[in-house]
Amino acid sequence: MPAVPSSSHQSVRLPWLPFVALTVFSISQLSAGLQLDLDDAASIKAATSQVAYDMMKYYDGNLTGRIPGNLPDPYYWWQCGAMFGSLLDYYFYTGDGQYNDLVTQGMLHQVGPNNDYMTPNQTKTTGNDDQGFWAMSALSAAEQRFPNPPEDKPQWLALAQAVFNTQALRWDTQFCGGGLRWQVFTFNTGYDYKNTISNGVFFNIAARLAKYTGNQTYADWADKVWDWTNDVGFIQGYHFFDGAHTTLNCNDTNRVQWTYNAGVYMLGAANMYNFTGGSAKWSERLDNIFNQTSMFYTANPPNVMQEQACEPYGTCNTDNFSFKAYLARWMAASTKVAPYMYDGVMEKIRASAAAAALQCSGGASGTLCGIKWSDGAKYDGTTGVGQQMSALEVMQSLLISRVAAPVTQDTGGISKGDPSAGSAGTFDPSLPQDTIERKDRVGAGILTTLVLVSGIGSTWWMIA
Ligand SMILES: *[C@@H]1O[C@H](CO)[C@@H](O)[C@H](O)[C@H]1NC(C)=O
Ligand SMILES: *[C@@H]1O[C@H](CO)[C@@H](O)[C@H](O)[C@H]1NC(C)=O
Ligand SMILES: *[C@@H]1O[C@H](CO)[C@@H](O)[C@H](O)[C@H]1NC(C)=O
Ligand SMILES: *[C@@H]1O[C@H](CO)[C@@H](O)[C@H](O)[C@H]1NC(C)=O
Ligand SMILES: *[C@@H]1O[C@H](CO)[C@@H](O)[C@H](O)[C@H]1NC(C)=O
Ligand SMILES: *[C@@H]1O[C@H](CO)[C@@H](O)[C@H](O)[C@H]1NC(C)=O
Ligand SMILES: CC(=O)N[C@H]1CO[C@H](CO)[C@@H](O)[C@@H]1O
Repeated sequence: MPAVPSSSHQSVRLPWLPFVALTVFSISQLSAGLQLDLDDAASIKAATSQVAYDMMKYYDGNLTGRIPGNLPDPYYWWQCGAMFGSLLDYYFYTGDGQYNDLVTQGMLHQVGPNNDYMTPNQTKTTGNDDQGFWAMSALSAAEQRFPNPPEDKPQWLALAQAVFNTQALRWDTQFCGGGLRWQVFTFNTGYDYKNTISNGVFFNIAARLAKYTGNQTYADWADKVWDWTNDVGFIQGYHFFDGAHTTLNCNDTNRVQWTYNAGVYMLGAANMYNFTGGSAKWSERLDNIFNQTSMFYTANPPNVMQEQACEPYGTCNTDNFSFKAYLARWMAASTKVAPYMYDGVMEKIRASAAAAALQCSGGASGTLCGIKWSDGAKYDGTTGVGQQMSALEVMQSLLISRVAAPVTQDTGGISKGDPSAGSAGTFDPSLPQDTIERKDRVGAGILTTLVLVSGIGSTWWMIA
């Protein structure tokens, strides 16, 4: 994610006017929404096919002159990697492979010169979390036996290992007793922030690599990341807070809670539970994480997923709109490695999927989804990749019991790994790995200005 100091709090209203202004508003409509029978695979496939189609109308990376693996403004680079993750799930759950070539093309185009998702074009917006979202998608491809890239290209498992290796090198014990910083490079705002999502993504990748490869080193890292996140106070009572600053030795924890932080740790914990043969230590953590996610569901109507920090106030930004997609994705995936969670998870998924489908009635097509699923058939008037992705993931998760468990190296895996993949040796965070093109600098400058202006706006709102 870009360098936006995460100073938000749920009581701040409308601090992101520039982002909000970029959202296409249309007159809210009342109509039936998408037809969705929760127990009928054909119905689920038809509905998700429409949602995926509407999501992909935003993607222009396959058009002449455009860059594969990029979404147009205002979407940041990471969200395209995350979107490919939802398309991988889409193929895995529904068998509809119409986007597969485009996914492979985009995911391979963005690997960067060292095949580790550090791409020079994105230096200005590369946080550990951003890089990690691409790695999690590559890992899903390996777990789901998604068709392998051509032999002369980097392979899914090796890409995830490469990202793991670059991030393990960045583990920083100088401040806050450990942890990954948010931003990778010193010159980006947010380099002085250690955030939960960056560490959670690293944890998630480590736990899944342990499960996939059986290599204990990854499990040791997963343990270490969990322990640090807990000790530093980002996890308190199984609530996952946003992060804190290195300059204050991480004693200024920002307590805003996002769905995806709980979700990213949930799937990591589920994989550790499985890797440890069903240990009490990890089942207890898993149960507690899941229980505390109850804060992300409305009471009335019951069990409808809600991004409680911004959705009720209409203040979600472009990034925030997509977070529910990941909680849904990771909850569903958790039931494959911790099957005992199935009933509890599906109660939430079913209610949320039904509610999401009901309000997908926006735009000229009458099929676009908003983010607010708890208002019955009322479409909230917002539109975007994040809204489509969230509806897609929650709806396609209904098919989770109909697909196989993720494979591992010993149980049918076909992706070739490389434990030493990625940029070798030490890493200098003050230097981008390559020169940034002038054009991209200018683009990033405009973005930074926008973000600064919006930051000032937010301060003004707080004072006013
Ligand atoms: C790009 O992908 C979209 C979505 O799948 C598709 O509709 C479109 O035809 C593709 N365009 C090209 C030039 O391949
Ligand atoms: C980087 O930017 C250049 C110039 O716009 C483009 O040709 C290239 O495809 C981009 N590469 C990546 C990985 O985005
Ligand atoms: C946080 O750390 C800073 C710098 O170490 C220190 O000045 C400040 O008093 C600390 N605040 C709290 C609440 O502990
Ligand atoms: C989670 O919630 C359920 C239902 O409220 C409760 O029975 C269970 O003990 C809780 N688990 C933990 C670990 O707190
Ligand atoms: C671990 O995951 C496999 C599927 O990959 C599942 O069959 C097995 O039951 C899980 N183990 C435990 C302890 O739940
Ligand atoms: C296990 O993973 C570590 C960390 O990447 C690596 O150094 C080691 O070579 C791996 N071991 C095997 C047997 O692959
Ligand atoms: C991670 C992230 O991008 N969170 C953003 C969600 O929206 C708030 C504003 O409501 C921003 O401050 C956060 O940075």
